[in-house]
Amino acid sequence: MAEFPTIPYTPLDFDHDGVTDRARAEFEFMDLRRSVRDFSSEPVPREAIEHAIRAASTAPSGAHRQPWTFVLVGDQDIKRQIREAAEHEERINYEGGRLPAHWREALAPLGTDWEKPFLEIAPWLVVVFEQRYGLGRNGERQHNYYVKESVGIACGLFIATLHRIGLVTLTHTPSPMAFLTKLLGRPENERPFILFPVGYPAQGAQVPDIRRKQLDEIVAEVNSES
Ligand code: IYR
Repeated sequence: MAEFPTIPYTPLDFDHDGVTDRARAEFEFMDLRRSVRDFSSEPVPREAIEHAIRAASTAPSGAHRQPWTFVLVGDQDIKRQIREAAEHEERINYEGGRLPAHWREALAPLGTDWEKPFLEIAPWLVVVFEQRYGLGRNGERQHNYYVKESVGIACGLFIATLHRIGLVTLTHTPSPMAFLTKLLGRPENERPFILFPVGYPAQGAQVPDIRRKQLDEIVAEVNSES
């Protein structure tokens, strides 16, 4: 038996003739998004980040379990502790030989290294945790479904929302990132997923001159006649 009664879906009032123009405009807008590593320390109101998190949490999720926790860090001392722990791990990756050669070679053109000053400079760090399983009222385990897909989609919406409101971010995945569970006091059912520094770009911020794959490189179509 369905637990939720149904209600009418409220469609958005868009004219159908304009769908292609809207799609093109949306692509052109999204194409301006870049992962930025040079942040300004200019403050961003907490409420703006909270609304962006609410937008992210509109993501679809397996069995509507919404298996995500967004941990907001604006405290300078905790940001510093996160930076120190992340740099400790990344130094072992980059300089201690923990990254396999093929991985180091793949990253070399992007110019990333073990130093992560953005973790202290960006006004906010948003650390997204996946809930591997849920905890019921009496602490009993509840199965979650498609956790990586669900949290991945929520992160995608978060990134798109930040772009839309004029903020920048970076999908930072310090590896291994178990230190975040401890440092941020998260329960045992949660695992760190992605760490997003969020803020305005620094004046003169630079980004790698990369190109995106063209449509014919990413689309395949199957027709019954072919
Ligand atoms: N986590 C490391 C390494 C890294 C990995 C990938 I894949 C990137 O696209 C960029 C960096 C770091 O954050 O430096």
